[in-house]
Amino acid sequence: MKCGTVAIMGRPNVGKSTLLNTVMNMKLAITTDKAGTTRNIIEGIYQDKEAQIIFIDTPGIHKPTHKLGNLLNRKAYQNIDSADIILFLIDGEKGFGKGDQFVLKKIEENPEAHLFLLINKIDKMKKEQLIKMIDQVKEVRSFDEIIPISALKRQAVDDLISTIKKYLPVQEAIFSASDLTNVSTRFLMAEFVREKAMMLTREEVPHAITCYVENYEEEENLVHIQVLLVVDRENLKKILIGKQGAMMKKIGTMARRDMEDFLGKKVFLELHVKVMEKWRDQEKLLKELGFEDE
Ligand SMILES: Nc1nc2c(ncn2[C@@H]2O[C@H](COP(=O)(O)OP(=O)(O)O)[C@@H](O)[C@H]2O)c(=O)[nH]1
Ligand SMILES: [Mg+2]
Repeated sequence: MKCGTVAIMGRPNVGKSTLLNTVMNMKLAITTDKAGTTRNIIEGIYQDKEAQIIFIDTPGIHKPTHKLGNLLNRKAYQNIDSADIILFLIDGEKGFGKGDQFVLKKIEENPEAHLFLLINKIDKMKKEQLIKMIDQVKEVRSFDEIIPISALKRQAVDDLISTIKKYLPVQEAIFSASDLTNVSTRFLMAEFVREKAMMLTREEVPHAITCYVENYEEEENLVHIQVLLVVDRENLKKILIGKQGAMMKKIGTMARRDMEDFLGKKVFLELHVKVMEKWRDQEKLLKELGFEDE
């Protein structure tokens, strides 16, 4: 069968995680309209009769300002080496900018991978704009394929999968048929909470939040889940809790819905907020919170 690895790369916010979720038909990676949402390497294993494709979602590549940023960039780069195909995503509406150029330079460090340019968010573009865009990117360099898509609206995503298959080597399946992802259920539950907390807060708050599952107990028809939200300052804790706990309640209600969808069970969700100063710069703490530096 056709089998191989496809790395999804691009600057923050171009739609990498959205594409992974669309391809997998399930929510494995959280997505927000804020840059720097993805903090781990998330793999989704797509399978059909003809192929097994390992899609790797990466944190967006950017100029790091703290230790977490550094770690994320390193993780993103590691993927370049092992990929058969690199999907280089750009935001079609915003055009090809300096940030994209920066990512492309990094991608070019693996000259062996096939390189597709994906112009994403075409649902927000006019036809003339797209035609102009394609002409513009052809000037940048040659790509194995240039494919306009909408990850969000699932436009041309099936064509993308067919095209990927053409480029993959014929080999034995790498994973067993039941493997879907490298992401653990516990991790995903914490991510659902982080997504809502990021979505519902503004400015400095979204990036200062990290979440992890403190307790996870499965009963017959119910799962008890306890998630800790960590921020680095007292005032951010206040924002997260909100007036008379209103913000916590909102985050909890929305996250619980995603959890119940994913698990197919009722969820009893308990949230706590804690202040840990400068968590993003403390290596030991980063490890404790699951940001392993392999
Ligand atoms: N209109 C539109 N929005 C999109 C599309 N793909 C992603 N988005 C939005 O762009 C934002 C960033 O997406 P995300 O997947 O988190 O980007 P990432 O940082 O590259 O992983 C989110 O608000 C998405 O809903 C698309 O095809 N069309
Ligand atoms: Mg992402």
